[in-house]
Amino acid sequence: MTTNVERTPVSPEVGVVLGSASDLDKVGPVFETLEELRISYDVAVISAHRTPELVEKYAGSVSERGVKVVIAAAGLAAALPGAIAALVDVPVVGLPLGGGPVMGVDALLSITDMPPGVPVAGVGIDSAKNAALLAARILAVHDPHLRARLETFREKMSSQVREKTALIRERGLPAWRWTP
Ligand code: RP5
Repeated sequence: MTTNVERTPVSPEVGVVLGSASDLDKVGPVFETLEELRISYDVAVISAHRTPELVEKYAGSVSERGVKVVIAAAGLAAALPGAIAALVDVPVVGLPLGGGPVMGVDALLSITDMPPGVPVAGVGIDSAKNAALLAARILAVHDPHLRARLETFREKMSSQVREKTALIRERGLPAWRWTP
């Protein structure tokens, strides 16, 4: 049986960092999407406010281990993505999480309003799947095999939407007919 320790890659392509273990469920689609695209990753729980010393340690390990992209997810006053971005030179994708008193707008603004010189790429509130896809596209720039897997992913999405035309017909609505 493969244990989780055996599953942890020494040099993952993506480092996923959560501000709290309570964020795990919302971040689930990040793991699913990275796995579907066969991208290696590992996961850490680090709070910018409660464990600031770990932020520095983690950032140091990013370059040591050759991590190529970091996805940092946090809710409330989400300082984590920016704090990591201040210390690393790889792209950081910030994933703002909802659920707080202002439904994630606080996290969204914390992630997007970075001071000049310290960029964080932001996705929408709870947009875990897009965070993973953005990381994948960044990696795909230098990885033609991953680019091909992303193309397959896009084709699958497209055919799923096209199949929905059947639902329109089932509802008895006049479905748009088109000839490719
Ligand atoms: C943020 O505070 C975390 O990312 C989480 O979304 C939120 C609440 O954290 P817990 O109090 O549940 O640990 O830093």
